[in-house]
Parts: sequence; C-alpha cells; structure tokens
Amino acid sequence: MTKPAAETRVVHAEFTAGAVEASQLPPSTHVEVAFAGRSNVGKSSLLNAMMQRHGLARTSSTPGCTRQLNVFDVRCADGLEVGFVDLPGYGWAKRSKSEKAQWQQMIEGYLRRRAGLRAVAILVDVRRGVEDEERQLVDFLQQPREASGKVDIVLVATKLDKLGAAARKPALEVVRKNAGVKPIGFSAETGEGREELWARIRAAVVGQTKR
Ligand SMILES: Nc1nc2c(ncn2[C@@H]2O[C@H](COP(=O)(O)OP(=O)(O)OP(=O)(O)O)[C@@H](O)[C@H]2O)c(=O)[nH]1
Ligand SMILES: [Mg+2]
Repeated sequence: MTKPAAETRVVHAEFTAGAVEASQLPPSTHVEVAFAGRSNVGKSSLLNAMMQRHGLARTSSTPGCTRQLNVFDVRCADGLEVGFVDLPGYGWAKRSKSEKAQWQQMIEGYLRRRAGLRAVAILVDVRRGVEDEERQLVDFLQQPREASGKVDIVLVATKLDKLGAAARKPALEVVRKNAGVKPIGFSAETGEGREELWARIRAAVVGQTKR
C-alpha cells in the first residue's frame, strides 16, 4: 500500500473514554464523528483501519462486542484533530428486549445530546444494504437535536473484500439504489475506501471547531 497523505496519516490515536450513557462521558475535546450500524457490520474494524491502529478498538467475530460508547482522540499528520466514537451495534436478535431498549437509549441519547457531534457514518454490509433500522436511524438524525450543530450523514458499505472484484461495483450500485445515496465502499482488510471516507469526514468537521 502507498503511504497515506498527511491528511489521512494518523500520528496519534488513543482511547479516551467509555461510558454506557452519553451524560457520563467527559465533554468532547474535539468535534466528533460517530460510527453506527448493525452488530458485526465492521464498525470497530473500520475505526482501526481509519486510525491505522490494529486492535485499538476491540473487534470480534461474535456480534455484540462493543457494549458502550467508546471515544478515541485522533490526530492526523496535518494537525486535524477529531474524536471518533465507536457505538454499540444494533439489531442483534439474541439480545433481550430490555437490553435492546437500553442500547437504543444509549445510542439515541448520544446522538441527540452530544454537543461536539458533527457527522455520523452509517455502516451497512455491502451484501445487505440499507434496511428498516438504518432508515429509522436516518429519520432520527433528521429530527432537531437537543444539542446545536448540523450533523452530516455518510453511508458506508463495509466488507467489500468479501465480494469478487467483478461483483463489487454492481453490489455498490444496488446499495445506492435502495438507499437513495451513494455509499463509500470500504474494506477494513484492504484499506479500500479509507481515503474517500477520510475526505468526507474532513469535509464535515473542518471549520466546525465549535463544541
Ligand atoms: N473480510 C472482512 N471482514 C471484516 C471487515 N470488517 C470487519 N470484519 C469482520 O467482521 C467481524 C465483526 O467486526 P467488528 O469490527 O467487531 O464489528 P462491529 O460492527 O464493531 O460489531 P459490534 O461491536 O458487535 O457492534 C470481525 O470478525 C471482523 O474481522 C472487512 O472489511 N472485511
Ligand atoms: Mg464494535
């Protein structure tokens, strides 16, 4: 792989806080981007690829690995600082009803109240596309928030490497059609899509230093 440009080369990344409720998190040090999606879709793996840190965000082949709001401070070689927030996944059938409700509250409370939040990346498996949960999440994000500040939505189609080279473009086109917006195709294995996602994140957070 070629060396990433200064805009996407991460010189510092650390886990700074974790909590089961947004109100328990310390105030954001930087503007934040949150990563949401179904359990097992690859949120934590994508974060590690974005941060160029193996295993900084915990990943597992078993769904339900991330169980709290985890905040990471990230600094790029050109000086851009941003907080990445790894959210617990939703939609895992094995969870009890009360647990599901608790997790939904945790995620929605964060999205509604976090002052520094400027963008949410919604991750879908490229083979699965957007389903009811993602549509509900988009509706939720389009409602007025308790905290001020516009929140951009970025759609990411994960696990692109699971498809053969010839199947990737058509699969992304299916996701685009069903979502109504163009997804960024991403692979945590190969790093495909990393530069494009960083560019979108940068566009959402640069000039938005107000927390
Ligand atoms: N082949 C491939 N596997 C991936 C990719 N991204 C994630 N995985 C695998 O998918 C599984 C789940 O990844 P995680 O990153 O833990 O998923 P998550 O969305 O954070 O899951 P929860 O924390 O449970 O919500 C792991 O076994 C990863 O290795 C990818 O781009 N390609
Ligand atoms: Mg996770």
